[in-house]
Amino acid sequence: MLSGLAAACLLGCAHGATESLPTPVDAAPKVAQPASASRQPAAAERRWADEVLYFVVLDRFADGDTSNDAKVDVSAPGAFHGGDLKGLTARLDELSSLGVTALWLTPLVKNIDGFVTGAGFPDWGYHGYWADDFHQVDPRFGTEQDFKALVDACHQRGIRVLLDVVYNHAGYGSRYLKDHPGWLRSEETGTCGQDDVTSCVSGLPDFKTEQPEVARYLLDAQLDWAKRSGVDGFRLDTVKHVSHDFWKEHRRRTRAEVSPSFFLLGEVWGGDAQTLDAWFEGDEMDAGFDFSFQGSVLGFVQGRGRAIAFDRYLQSRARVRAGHHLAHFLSSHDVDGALHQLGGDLARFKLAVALQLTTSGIPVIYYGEEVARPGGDWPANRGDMPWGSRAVKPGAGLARDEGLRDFYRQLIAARRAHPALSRGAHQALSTDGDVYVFLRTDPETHDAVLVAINRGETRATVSVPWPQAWGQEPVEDVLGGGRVTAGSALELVLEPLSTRLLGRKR
Ligand SMILES: [Ca+2]
Ligand SMILES: [Ca+2]
Repeated sequence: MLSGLAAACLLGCAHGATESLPTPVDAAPKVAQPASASRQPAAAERRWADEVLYFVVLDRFADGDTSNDAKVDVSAPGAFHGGDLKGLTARLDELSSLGVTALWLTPLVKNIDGFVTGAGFPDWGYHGYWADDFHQVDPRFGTEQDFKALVDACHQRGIRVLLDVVYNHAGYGSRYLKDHPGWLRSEETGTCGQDDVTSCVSGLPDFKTEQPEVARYLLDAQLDWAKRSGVDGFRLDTVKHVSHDFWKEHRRRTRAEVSPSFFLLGEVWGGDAQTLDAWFEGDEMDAGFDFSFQGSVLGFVQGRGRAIAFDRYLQSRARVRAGHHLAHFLSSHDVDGALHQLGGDLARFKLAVALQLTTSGIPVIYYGEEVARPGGDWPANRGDMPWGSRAVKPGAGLARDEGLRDFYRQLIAARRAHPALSRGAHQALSTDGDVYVFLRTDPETHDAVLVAINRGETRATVSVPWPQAWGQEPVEDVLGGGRVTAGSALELVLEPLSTRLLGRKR
């Protein structure tokens, strides 16, 4: 059964020193520099485990062509707001300067022309999940040439692109109901089933993907977009509502016809390291979203539960099947934003951000949360990208927290410079009280980074053994600047609600 939250979502998304003397820590307050661009591997050499993904709801990001705006109303939460492919392409500096390495883009195919009112207000297909024609780019987003130009521009910047695709359903009242009535289960015809695969999610017409003709039509259409645009993979919508057989055929065809390395990131609603294995076991996709991260990390930073329990959760994430990945988010278009859930508490939000960017999995940053876009529950979680004083619609004039963005930029640079943070082994060093210290180590690159979090409101001191992986050389205070000299123990001083990262300079 769908929770109230899931139902609301689906309406809109369809869906150290010596042995005895601890080392004093030199915490000179200087700002660390981000890793130089020249040290960063090219996209083709990077592993997906090392990517930092940025998710954009295209209509809500940047309007680069007002001539394609149709019935745009930025004051209406369910209306199109004018964002498009040209706008995003013109604003790729926003992604590059943040340091993200991959873009996830909402679906581009033509959506239904009108709106629905089930949510209590006019709700349009601005999010792209209500398809009306799988063979056309929605003119409100631009043209196929604009799409190709975006992908090319991303690739020139070393940014990979994942296109969001929907196989499960068409939009409300879609032309497919008229043109191919035999292809769909629908409420209109009373043919919706009761199980995950045959039900009409949020009342949307459900494709009979078990019929070879229907599966072939949808696969041909989406694979064609992949071939023509050069995207690096798909984000798959509503995975649990389509059969495993379909996803196996989908995997076979994307590898055979697009690229053996074509990446598939699936949305299995409520998925986590354990439940996603049903799709990893048969290698139907490379990665899936870990829906448990948000709740776990927000609970931890708010002082709920012991650090050791949160550590056990993080350890469980590492048990994902070899060759597969979890993607973890703080906010998305389908859940209430993390900053909103924290009541706007920026200090605790920054702890959550630090944990997102120093633990295993593919971190997904939801557009604007890096500048403290307030978010909210649905549909406020799909607000406009804040552009501050820049004359960029739809979010011109919306406030940006550049200090928070700098914090993100520092952590992303650290993650990219330190493979241990993205793919290293995870070891807890201290889980006492409000201080949580863990070590990430990657034997392959001899990289080791210590992460220390103080979720308490008072300054804390903790002593942990000097990590063997560091040898006897000093290490850098990655976020705060300064160096720490080696010894048998490491004494860490942590300010209230703060994060420290220590590691060898790379
Ligand atoms: Ca536009
Ligand atoms: Ca279905």
